[in-house]
Amino acid sequence: MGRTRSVSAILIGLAVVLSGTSVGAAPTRVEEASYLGGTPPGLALRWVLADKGVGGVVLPGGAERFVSVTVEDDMGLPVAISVTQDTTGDGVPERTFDACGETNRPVSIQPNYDVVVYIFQAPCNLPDVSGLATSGTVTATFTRGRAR
Ligand SMILES: [Ca+2]
Repeated sequence: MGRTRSVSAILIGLAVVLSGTSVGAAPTRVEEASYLGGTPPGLALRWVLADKGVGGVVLPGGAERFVSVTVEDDMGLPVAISVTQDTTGDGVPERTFDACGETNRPVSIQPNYDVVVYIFQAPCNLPDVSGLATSGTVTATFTRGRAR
């Protein structure tokens, strides 16, 4: 009797672990990258420098369909960002999502294309918020579905 009960407890525990990691929960991937400085206007220049972690970062694409991005600048001020993808290979992004400091919601992305997050040396496009980009960290959370 005691043995049956403990086996049941183990099975229930196993079921909880499995459901927490697979069924119903979207797999996530977290990428972190450092940047130095904000990027000036000019699409080609932005692309090249982001590849070096200057004025932006390049995050490897995968099977995921959404990404949430948070930028923490070392100065502590919100920075203007654009989450982009170049799906045609010409260095000019077709898909862009502008935000101030963080995306606040998962952004739809094309799977298997790198995500370039540009850091702008410009104010956030929000009233009463002046952004300043110095150096900092970009954290991107990739999800298969629209999970938070
Ligand atoms: Ca393009």
